[in-house]
Amino acid sequence: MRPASWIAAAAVSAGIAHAATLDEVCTTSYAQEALPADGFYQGVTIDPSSVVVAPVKNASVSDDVWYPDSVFDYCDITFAYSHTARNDRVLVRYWLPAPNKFQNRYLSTGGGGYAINSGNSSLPGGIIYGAVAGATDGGFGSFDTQFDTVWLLANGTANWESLFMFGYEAIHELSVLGKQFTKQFFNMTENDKLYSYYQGCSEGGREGWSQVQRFADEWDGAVTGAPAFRYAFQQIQHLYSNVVTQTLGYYPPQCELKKIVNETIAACDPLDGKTDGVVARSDLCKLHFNITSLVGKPYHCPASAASSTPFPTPATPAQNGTVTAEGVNVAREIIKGLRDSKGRQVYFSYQPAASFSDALTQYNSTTGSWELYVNSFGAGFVTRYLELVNASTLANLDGVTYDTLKEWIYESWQRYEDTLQTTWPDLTAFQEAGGKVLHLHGESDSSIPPASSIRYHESVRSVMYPKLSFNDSSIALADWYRLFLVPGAEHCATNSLQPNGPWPQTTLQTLIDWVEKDIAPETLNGTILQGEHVGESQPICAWPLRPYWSENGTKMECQYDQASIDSWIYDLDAFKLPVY
Ligand SMILES: *[C@@H]1O[C@H](CO)[C@@H](O)[C@H](O)[C@H]1NC(C)=O
Ligand SMILES: *[C@@H]1O[C@H](CO)[C@@H](O)[C@H](O)[C@H]1NC(C)=O
Ligand SMILES: *[C@@H]1O[C@H](CO)[C@@H](O)[C@H](O)[C@H]1NC(C)=O
Ligand SMILES: *[C@@H]1O[C@H](CO)[C@@H](O)[C@H](O)[C@H]1NC(C)=O
Ligand SMILES: *[C@@H]1O[C@H](CO)[C@@H](O)[C@H](O)[C@H]1NC(C)=O
Ligand SMILES: *[C@@H]1O[C@H](CO)[C@@H](O)[C@H](O)[C@H]1NC(C)=O
Ligand SMILES: *[C@@H]1O[C@H](CO)[C@@H](O)[C@H](O)[C@H]1NC(C)=O
Ligand SMILES: *[C@@H]1O[C@H](CO)[C@@H](O)[C@H](O)[C@H]1NC(C)=O
Ligand SMILES: *[C@@H]1O[C@H](CO)[C@@H](O)[C@H](O)[C@H]1NC(C)=O
Ligand SMILES: *[C@@H]1O[C@H](CO)[C@@H](O)[C@H](O)[C@H]1NC(C)=O
Ligand SMILES: *[C@@H]1O[C@H](CO)[C@@H](O)[C@H](O)[C@H]1NC(C)=O
Ligand SMILES: *[C@@H]1O[C@H](CO)[C@@H](O)[C@H](O)[C@H]1NC(C)=O
Ligand SMILES: [Ca+2]
Repeated sequence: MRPASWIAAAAVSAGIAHAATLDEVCTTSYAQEALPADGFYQGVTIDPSSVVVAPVKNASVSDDVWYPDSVFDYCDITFAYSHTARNDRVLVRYWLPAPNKFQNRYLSTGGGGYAINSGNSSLPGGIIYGAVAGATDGGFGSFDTQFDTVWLLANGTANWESLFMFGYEAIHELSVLGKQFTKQFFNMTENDKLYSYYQGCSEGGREGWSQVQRFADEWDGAVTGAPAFRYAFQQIQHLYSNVVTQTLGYYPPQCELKKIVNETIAACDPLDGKTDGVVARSDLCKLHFNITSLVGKPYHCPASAASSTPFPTPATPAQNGTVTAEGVNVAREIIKGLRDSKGRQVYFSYQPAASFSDALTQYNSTTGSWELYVNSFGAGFVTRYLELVNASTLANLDGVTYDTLKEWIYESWQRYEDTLQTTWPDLTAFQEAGGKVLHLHGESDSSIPPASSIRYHESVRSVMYPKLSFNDSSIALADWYRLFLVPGAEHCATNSLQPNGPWPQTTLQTLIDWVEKDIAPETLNGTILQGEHVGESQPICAWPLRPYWSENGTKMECQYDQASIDSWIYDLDAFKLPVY
């Protein structure tokens, strides 16, 4: 709750005292006055002449999954700082609400892929809750410049400073500078509490965890979505589907795997108690659905053009055929996850009902057959981050086996353990500082397996509460860290293949209520955001409870199901070290 002193002060400034307008304070000179003083952060020097300020009125945002539609005014402020003796320049951007809308809150935001920010798209998520919202360029050259383009100085020569900035340093500086700037901008006193938050997904989810694991006092709470952490495993895992097709010697037409996904959704949809096109229980699907039953199903897809986003995909011809035993084998192997040549589990994969995004093949019109198409997320990681050569993908996967993938994982795990791996499981300092985390992950994510989030949650649970039983430690952990799997949802997004699934659009509000009013969320506020049921409310269960629609699909419950829980947990026995 807000301190009473703040409420009194607000009443005064709104009434008797002069209430500043956005235009009065959204000026270069006012912003320069509010900059953190020299020496405030050791090793960082802000350049006051770099301050650029612009008031923006009636900005409107809509259709974003991280906040509701809204119209608002804000002050856009950017400035630059440098690190002593490093000869660099880091740009930060803060959006500040109008003084009468400011609610003593600050929000840091992150990026996706190799971007450390999300352009401006995450910033409204703070403004609409009365928070100053910040983003950084990481020192990479501009807000549009991604880390991977500055990481190599030459073949064989890495820019290690940029790695540490991307790994965790830049977001930390963004928060520390942003909080002080906010306090001074809004005339807050030492005694006024500034609530500090984070919201990000994918790489942004990893960035969130990078801070929670290291800087106990940085935020009061964080929303971390589908984090791209356990980085070595996560990036190499993008090549696993390709290596499955190569190893089995069968390159499925894209349409065949799409058909397998559609049929899996149809078959597993009712297992959650409600036939609504959503596989809310991919665990039951994994346990009970026999994918071999799909052999012989006819499929058809029209021709499609090549596309360049989010990464290059080749054009496809019209495809007619029937699901083959080979295609089903590819799908089954992918879902089982990577094992080495001795059969030991190296990593896990996507849930059944998720799209096979990593398994794209390409059509060769000369030979009339389907061929390997190398996944550039995985391959670009191998070239730039393992081989240290400036190439965005590998020409082929000749000689690459499951054991090669395991070796690549181990090598990148060691190399990036202290920067990108981001699975430090001891969060004692954060917990003791009173921090809260809401962690969410789409259950049909086709880019980062939701089992990855469960594994980290379980690592934190067992490291933090080694003497408690599963139930008791789960309850203890839920005092300050809760994980939610979003039924049917894709990677940081709703899923067009399961449109009736819910999405928690107001999670930051839920976090604010937990931090400021001590209202702990039993469920997340899920709402259907597309299709014929748009607007319907559907609560999202907290792990380890799982959703089930009882009373013939009319009543949603969060239930305890040991077999389902167990299906999410893997013994990664290919490694001697624990994999958090
Ligand atoms: C913002 O929108 C409101 C309502 O539509 C309008 O009255 C106001 O003039 C607009 N302000 C600016 C600066 O455009
Ligand atoms: C972000 O918003 C500011 C105004 O607030 C604008 O000047 C800038 O161009 C925007 N950046 C992008 C990438 O849209
Ligand atoms: C890497 O390759 C890109 C595209 O070919 C080029 O623009 C860039 O300058 C290269 N960077 C280095 C460090 O060689
Ligand atoms: C902060 O205080 C100064 C001096 O009283 C005043 O001019 C300014 O408008 C105040 N800022 C805000 C955001 O209220
Ligand atoms: C899969 O289902 C979607 C609708 O959910 C449809 O648009 C698509 O054509 C289907 N694909 C195949 C291969 O049947
Ligand atoms: C799976 O389905 C196939 C074909 O329908 C059948 O031959 C096989 O016995 C089934 N496997 C199991 C474990 O039920
Ligand atoms: C593929 O199947 C569809 C529908 O079954 C049919 O309309 C189309 O003519 C077929 N195309 C080819 C190339 O066989
Ligand atoms: C298609 O196959 C031919 C014959 O094997 C080969 O020479 C060519 O490189 C292939 N094209 C592509 C785009 O891979
Ligand atoms: C760096 O390595 C890439 C990939 O092997 C190669 O294409 C490129 O020519 C090399 N650049 C230089 C400057 O040697
Ligand atoms: C753990 O709690 C669940 C209810 O949430 C209960 O069904 C289950 O029996 C408990 N397990 C043990 C070992 O106590
Ligand atoms: C739940 O989310 C919906 C959709 O964003 C929103 O309209 C509603 O106000 C939220 N409810 C609560 C209690 O926050
Ligand atoms: C259960 O729901 C389905 C679909 O809504 C309906 O067709 C069926 O009659 C219901 N069964 C019972 C026993 O109510
Ligand atoms: Ca369902």
